[in-house]
Amino acid sequence: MKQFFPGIKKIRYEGPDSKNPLAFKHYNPNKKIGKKTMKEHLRFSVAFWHTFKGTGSDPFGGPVYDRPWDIANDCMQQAENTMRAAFEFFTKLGVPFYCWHDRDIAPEADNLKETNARLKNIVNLAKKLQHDTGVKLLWGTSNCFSHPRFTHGAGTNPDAHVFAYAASQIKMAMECTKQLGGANYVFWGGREGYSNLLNTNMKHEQDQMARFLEMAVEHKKKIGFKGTLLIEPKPKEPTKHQYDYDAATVLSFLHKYGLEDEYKLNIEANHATLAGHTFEHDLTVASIDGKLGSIDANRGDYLLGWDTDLFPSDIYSATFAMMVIINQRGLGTGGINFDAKVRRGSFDEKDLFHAHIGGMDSFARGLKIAHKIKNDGVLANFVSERYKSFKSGIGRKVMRGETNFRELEKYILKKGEPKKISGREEMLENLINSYI
Ligand code: XLS
Ligand code: NI
Ligand code: NI
Repeated sequence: MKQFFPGIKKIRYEGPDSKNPLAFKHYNPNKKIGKKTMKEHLRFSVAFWHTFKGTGSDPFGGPVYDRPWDIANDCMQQAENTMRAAFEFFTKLGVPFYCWHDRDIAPEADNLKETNARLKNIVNLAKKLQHDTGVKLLWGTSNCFSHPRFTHGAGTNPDAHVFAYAASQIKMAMECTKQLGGANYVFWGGREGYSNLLNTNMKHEQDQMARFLEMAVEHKKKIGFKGTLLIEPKPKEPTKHQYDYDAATVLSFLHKYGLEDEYKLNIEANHATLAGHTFEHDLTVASIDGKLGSIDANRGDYLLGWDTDLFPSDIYSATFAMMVIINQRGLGTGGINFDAKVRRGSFDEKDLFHAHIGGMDSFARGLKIAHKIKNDGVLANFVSERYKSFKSGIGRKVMRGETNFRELEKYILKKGEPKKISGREEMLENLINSYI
C-alpha cells in the first residue's frame, strides 16, 4: 500500500525533556490522571477538512500546501487516496477519533442521487479503515454552506426548495454518521444568519430553523442513531450576524423552542473569542446548563479579527478549559477536536504532525495542571468561602425562596452597611501561575 507520510514513524511519548519535534512531551495516552487515562480524558480528534482538504489559500493567493493525496486525476480516486492518507495520519499520530463534513470525504456530483452514491462509496471505505485501525468517528456533519445554492442559508433560507435540499443532505449525512458508529452529529450554522435586515424576516427564519432541528431529532429517532446532537455557536463569518451567536444565545433558542433535551453544544475556542468572550466563558455557560457536549480546539490571533483557527498552544487557555471539563466529569460522548489549520507558510506534510503534537501536548499539560488544582482544592475552597453567606441566615432564606423584599429591607435597616470584601483576583492569578 502506498505511504503518504513515508518519512514519519509512529509518534511516541518521550517525556518533557525530549527535544524531538516528532514526539509527545506531555501526552502519554495510557498514563492515568485520577481515575481515567489521558486518552480517555482528552478524546482527541483530527478534523478532516483542515488537515486533509485545506489548501492554505487565502483571499490573496491560491493553494500552497503539498498534499500528495490530492493529485489523482479522477475525483473519486482522489477521495479514496485522501481517506487512506487520513487513516495513515491518525494511526501514526495515535489519535482515537476523527471528524468530517460529508463534502470533505466525497465530492459533490451533478445531482443528489449521484452525490449520495459517491458518499456511500467512501463511507464504506472509511468503515473498513476504522475497523482495521480502531480509529473512531467523533462526529459527522454536513457542509450546507459552500455550494452556491446555500448562499442565503440552508435551514434559514427564504426558499423552501433550498430548505428541503438541506434536509435531504443532512438526512444522508446523519445516516452515514450512524453507519460509521459516530459518537455525535454536529450542526454548525454555516450561513444561518443574515447580512441585511431589509430583506430578512428574522422571526420566520428562526421558526424555520427550529422546525429543521425538530425534524433532525425525529430522523435521529427514526433511524436509531444513539449519538448526541450538537450545535456549534459562532457569532459571525460567513454571515455578518449568525443566529447561533454564542453559547447563551443557542441555549435560550433551544429553551424557547423546547429542544433543550435533544441538543448539547460543541464549543469552539476561536468562535467564543470572536463573540467577545473567553473560551472558558462559553465552556462555563454551556457546562452550568449541563449542555457542554464537545469542543473544537483552536485559537484566534489577538492581532487579527477573524476565525484564524490556529492550533492551540496557550497553556493557560488549555488549563482553564480542562478545569471546566474536569469539573463536569468529562465530555461524555464528546471529545477535543482540532478544528485548526496550519498557517499558509507551513505547507509540508510534516507541519501537520508538529501542529497536532503541539495541540495535544498543550491540552495534556492543561489536563495535568487542572487536575492538580482540583485535587488541592484551594481554588474551590476560595470560591465556596466567597458564597458562604448564602449557606445560613438571611442568604439561605433567599436561596430557598423563604423571604421577600420587605424582610430584606428590615434586615438592612437593622444590620446596616455590608463590609467590603476583596475578590483577590491577583492572588488567585498568582496561585494559578504557581501550578503552571
Ligand atoms: C467553522 C466551523 C466548522 C464546524 C463544522 O467555523 O468551526 O468547521 O466545526 O462545520
Ligand atoms: Ni468548528
Ligand atoms: Ni471555526
